[in-house]
Amino acid sequence: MSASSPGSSSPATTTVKISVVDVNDNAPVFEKPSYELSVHESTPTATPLLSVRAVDADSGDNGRVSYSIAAAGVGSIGGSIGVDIGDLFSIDSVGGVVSLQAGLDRESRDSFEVTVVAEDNGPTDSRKSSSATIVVK
Ligand SMILES: [Ca+2]
Ligand SMILES: [Ca+2]
Repeated sequence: MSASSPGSSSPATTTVKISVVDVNDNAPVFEKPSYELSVHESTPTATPLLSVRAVDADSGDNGRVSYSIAAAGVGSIGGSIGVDIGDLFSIDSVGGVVSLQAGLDRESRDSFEVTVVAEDNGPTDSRKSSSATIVVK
């Protein structure tokens, strides 16, 4: 009476690897829907003002965020219509650091509303973006 018979072998096993491919289904989300800061009109140009950050839950390029300033922000400064907010403020597309690009004149205009956009780098037809507002006073 032997407990195990030497002729029996364990069932054959194999490993199946399943890779889950990421789909770009998340938009970047800003840490705050709006930011507010004060800038002295004597602030030199190219001064970093603040950094914004948006997080995207996807992986790879689907979650890699690029920042820009919305082109729609056109305002009037000192009576001259059509000064583009994008000429006054710039944003580092990788780091999200917003900088002053031109001199401010409080007597002409004492506040700005800048819309910043975060867009992921997924396939062109599935790119997702979101925006936040920066109020500069
Ligand atoms: Ca995803
Ligand atoms: Ca995404």
